[in-house]
Amino acid sequence: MSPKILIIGACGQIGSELTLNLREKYGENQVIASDIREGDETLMASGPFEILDATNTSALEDVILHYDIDQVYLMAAMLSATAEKFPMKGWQLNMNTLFNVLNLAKDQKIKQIFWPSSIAVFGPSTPKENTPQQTIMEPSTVYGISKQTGERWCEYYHKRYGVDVRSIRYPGLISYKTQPGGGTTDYAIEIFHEALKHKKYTCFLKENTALPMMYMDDAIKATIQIMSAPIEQIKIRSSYNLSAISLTPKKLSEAIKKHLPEFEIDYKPDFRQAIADSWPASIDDSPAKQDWNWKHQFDLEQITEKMIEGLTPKVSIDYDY
Ligand code: AKB
Repeated sequence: MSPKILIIGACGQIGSELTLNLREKYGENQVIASDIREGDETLMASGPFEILDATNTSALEDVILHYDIDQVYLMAAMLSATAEKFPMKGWQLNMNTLFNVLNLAKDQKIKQIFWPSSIAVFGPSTPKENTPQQTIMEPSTVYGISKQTGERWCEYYHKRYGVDVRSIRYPGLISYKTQPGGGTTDYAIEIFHEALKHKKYTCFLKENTALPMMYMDDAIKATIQIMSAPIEQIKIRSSYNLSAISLTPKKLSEAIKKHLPEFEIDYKPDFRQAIADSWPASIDDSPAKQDWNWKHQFDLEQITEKMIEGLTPKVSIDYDY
């Protein structure tokens, strides 16, 4: 039988695409979308929706009991750049929501949790290239500290209380359907919007800043795949490394220029440069490959094509107003 699913943060960059994908897989009424605000028309028209602040323990429990939820995907978080501006708010949002769902699973009110971690768990002392699953982890951002701490708690709840929590360390995610908000890897999306609108982009990272990146379809595929995998295949209960491509602003701008030859880029690094400098350039995801057969599909050329194809109609609509 299909699980009854609650998505927290369903209107965000990952949440909105995940909701639509899970509704296609399991049926629209099996997937309850929730967020602190309403999402776009497509999301709102696609199935049941609840306004929900997941830091509110009793409001969250009410929704879970009301819909008889089996699985929670906790996609609400404050990302790296915003959390540097509001450290305590970022910490509280990222940790309190996680404790709320972990405790509901411990009390057997839900059966399974997906919780996203990030490459931000790594820090300046981590090996930069082909960063292994297990290595030195001294994150230097509030967001990274919250994700690293969250990983420890996920593993603890699994070992101590048998909670079936599964997690992925997402790289930067590139998508055109919903805008990202407050991340350091957001440049890789902004660049496409600006290239199509103004043929010019000023990047907030230096040209040779390499970061791990992935197309959203691959991230959604990985998320659904890890949640559907037989329980014995999930051997890591902190979070799995996940990798697709390693990208610099320069490489990305060159790929865009092949489609839009007039496109120009210049560089004005800001506070996000230090965040990017503290993260890996590329990731080794062999445990995810071995344990649950992970494999990415989209390379830089394919991502560039998809982004330009997907954003072109949106940009011309913007011009009509
Ligand atoms: C961010 O840039 O903060 C996120 C992430 C890498 O987790 N996209």
